[in-house]
Amino acid sequence: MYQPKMNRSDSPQSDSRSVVIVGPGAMGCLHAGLLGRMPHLDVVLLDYRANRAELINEQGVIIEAPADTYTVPVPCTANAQELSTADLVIIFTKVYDTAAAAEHCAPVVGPATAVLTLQNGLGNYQILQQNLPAEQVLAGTTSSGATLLSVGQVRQAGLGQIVLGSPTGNKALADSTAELLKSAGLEVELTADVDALLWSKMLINCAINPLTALTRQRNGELLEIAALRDLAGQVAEEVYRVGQAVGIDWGEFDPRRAVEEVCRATAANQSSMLQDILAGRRTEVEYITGAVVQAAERHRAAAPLCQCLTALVEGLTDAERKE
Ligand code: KPL
Repeated sequence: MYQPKMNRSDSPQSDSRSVVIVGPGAMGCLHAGLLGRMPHLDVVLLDYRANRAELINEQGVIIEAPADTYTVPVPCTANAQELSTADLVIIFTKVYDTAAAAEHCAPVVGPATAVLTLQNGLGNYQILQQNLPAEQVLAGTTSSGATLLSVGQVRQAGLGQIVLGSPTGNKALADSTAELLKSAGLEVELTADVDALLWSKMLINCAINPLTALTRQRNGELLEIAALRDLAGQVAEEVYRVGQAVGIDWGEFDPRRAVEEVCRATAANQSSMLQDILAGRRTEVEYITGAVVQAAERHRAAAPLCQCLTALVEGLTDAERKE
């Protein structure tokens, strides 16, 4: 299925656009399927594991959507040298793999390529900027949810919105990237304040992910247990205060309400951290609550709840590994 150097956009007549998605996890596969269904988009998944890439290349990406299950024949490779320059690269690896992802995708990044991170955690766009042309790096969030069922196979939990922007003020690139994603039917908004956007997503991840991982509850169940709902709210307020110390402009953002809205919208989801724990994978806690603890230290603020949650999830991860 996979044809090296065969992106349709190589043809001068073609108005198709090429997208490389880095990381075949739950969100990478979901977006590869959503974008790969579109006839005007050439989508390739880039993995770092050759045997997994081969398997996805053979079987395609399988999406279990609420209405039906369908397969999208998305090419997948572990060798970016085989690919042509892309119009858009979307980074969906785990946050601790961002530097490796930047190096891995460098061969498909040309002078006009947008490189968009939609990962969880803080620090991703800065790492990409250190390794790739900084003005071509965009950052954003997605509120879609997905669960990885097996290699290349995901359950779509709900399609949300992508919000993105350019940390360097490259509005033209942010606009054209938003248009490309919208052309695939995705809901996309632009923001001028990428840091406020990433902190607001991180606040939600801080409040939901460790608590669901520790208690093994689904996102919606956090609201049903009064003590957990209150604790999630307290974590959200703590991250809000640390963000204020950092200089984040929260505008009208209401931390408790935002967390509760996401719990409701993704009620049936297992958070990505719970999925990691259940699969015995390393979690992103160090870059979620752990990043808040570090920011608090730098800005003389307090983050005892984030510190406690980070330690508990690290302990849990360690214990799971020994089992
Ligand atoms: O981003 C998420 C995650 O699980 O990492 C939330 C928003 C909590 C949805 O599950």
